Amino acid sequence: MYNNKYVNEWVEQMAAMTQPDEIVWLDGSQEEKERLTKQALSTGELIELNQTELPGCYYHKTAENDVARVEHLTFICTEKKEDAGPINNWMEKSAAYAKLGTLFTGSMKGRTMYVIPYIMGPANSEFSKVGIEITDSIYVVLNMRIMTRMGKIAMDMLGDSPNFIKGLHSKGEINPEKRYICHFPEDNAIWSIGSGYGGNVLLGKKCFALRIASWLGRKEGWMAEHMLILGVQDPTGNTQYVSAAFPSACGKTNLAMLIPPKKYQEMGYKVWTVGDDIAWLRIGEDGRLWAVNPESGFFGVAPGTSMKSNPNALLTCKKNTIFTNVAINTADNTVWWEGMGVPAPAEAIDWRGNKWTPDSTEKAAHPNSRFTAPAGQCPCISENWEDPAGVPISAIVFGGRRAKVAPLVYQSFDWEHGVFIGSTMASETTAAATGAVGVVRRDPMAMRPFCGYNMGDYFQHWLEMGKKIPNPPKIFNVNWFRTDENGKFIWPGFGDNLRVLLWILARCNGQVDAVETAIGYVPNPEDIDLEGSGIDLDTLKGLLSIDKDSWTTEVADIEKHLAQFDRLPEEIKNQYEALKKRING
Ligand code: GTP
Ligand code: SPV
Ligand code: MN
Repeated sequence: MYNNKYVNEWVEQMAAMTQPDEIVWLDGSQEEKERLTKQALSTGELIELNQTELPGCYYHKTAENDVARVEHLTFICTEKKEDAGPINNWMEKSAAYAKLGTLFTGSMKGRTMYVIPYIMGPANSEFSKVGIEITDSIYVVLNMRIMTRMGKIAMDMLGDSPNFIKGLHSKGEINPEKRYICHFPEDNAIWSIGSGYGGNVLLGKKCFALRIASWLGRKEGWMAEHMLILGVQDPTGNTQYVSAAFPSACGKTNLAMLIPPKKYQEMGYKVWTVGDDIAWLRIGEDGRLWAVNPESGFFGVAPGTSMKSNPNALLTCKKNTIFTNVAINTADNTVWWEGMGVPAPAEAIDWRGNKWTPDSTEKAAHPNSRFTAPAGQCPCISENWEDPAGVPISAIVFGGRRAKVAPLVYQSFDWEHGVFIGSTMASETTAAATGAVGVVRRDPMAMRPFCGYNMGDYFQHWLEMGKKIPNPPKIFNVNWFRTDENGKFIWPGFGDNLRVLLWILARCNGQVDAVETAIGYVPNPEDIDLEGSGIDLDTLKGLLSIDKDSWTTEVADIEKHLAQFDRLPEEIKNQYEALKKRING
């Protein structure tokens, strides 16, 4: 027990409800990690991997019914429905406490309750906030240890303050019928029951650092966004920072860890990772927008991660990593997944725990299988990634998966137009959430599943921030995912995305002209360097083209999308009208 009376009282109340056999308070020490790891190994919650090849690495398999975020079971619980808005699932606050209270009652009988104090953000930064997560899962504890700064350090920061986010998690029965992820932004509280998977249970991540934090950000005048943060260092040694919001499994981790094409490496370009999933942004004293990564680890998508696509991610998870729902190579007890870039093992244990061979028709790793790895192990981690002041952002980039319609890159006319572009973003759905994959859906600022309040108010907050930032970042949109008539990606993507980032930064620095089109500023094709990219100028022209017919359809779809918002800001309506006029004449 620590000596913060607010924490102690709350833990006591939660223990009275959940009735654990014992309560363990975590301090974040190495000894504690070893003890809990041993215990998890003894119950089979963790499986030890090959400690020569993968030192400090362990494997965990979640239940088959519990492998992704569950948006339909995720709720914002406020007094009034309009505060949750038209996009979020809503439950009335006291009804939610009552409903989940029943499920939590006695849910930890026969189990240990772990109390995890943690900080989101670097210790002692103005950006940072403390959370306490109560959980009955060692897997959650060991993941939170990687993803956050946890233990005594957090209690030292909290002191005797009542100011912490109260997170309660129990695996319950791991039954989708009794699974709820509920957020109480009015009470700084999160209750999650019935799941053992990532975003549903690592409460510091999406639940706190996005849903609750977005609410706090609006109240306190800052922003919590589903964004990576990276630095591009030019040959003179100058580094400029970019943050980018793409929906889940649309390339944030990959872009954050980008390796420049050979030519650019030789010229002296470097890309540094600050964060791969979440950014907290504040206006700095110098009038620019500054960002920190509130997390201290990566919970990255495994399939598709190879030495070719993302060597930095693969190298980051060579040690001290927890792998969830990938496949285990039976021959040497290492991990494998589709798209790892090495031949499939002759025999493996698949994510369901069954024997798998290359002849199997099922996937060996779940498409949303993940690695949890310490950010500090990333070969390209920025020297400023834990800077309490954050890093100054030159450009904000929105993007998603669009097989057609959206060009490779374009720039908004100004902040307000940029907010409009973000508010109408669309992407094809992925395996990161349960439900159909590959369906186009509008996902404003990649925050549709993560905004903790009324999305109309959220757009308004973006507009207000724009007015308050004396020197705001420029706003862009990218699409790495246009396909040809055979359904193949046209743009090489990955490292070659640097070519687009350099155009973006050249625009920020006023070093390059652009073509003004109906949707925004598009590059002159000659201004994106293609040497060594494997594609020619004509292909690039195709990627930058804006097809009038598809944009006419797009505009009609945007109109339907915007019609859902009862609190749609006037500025967004006007931006829509202006776009419609520019497209349809
Ligand atoms: P979350 O952790 O769910 O928020 O996902 P994320 O946005 O970090 O996505 P991630 O970088 O893990 O990428 C997900 C998938 O997109 C992987 O299968 C990648 O191989 C693929 N991908 C990433 N970047 C590119 C790209 O530039 N081009 C193409 N074609 N695929 C990409
Ligand atoms: C996402 O789905 O956007 C993730 C993974 O980053 S999770 O933590 O499950 O939300
Ligand atoms: Mn994410």
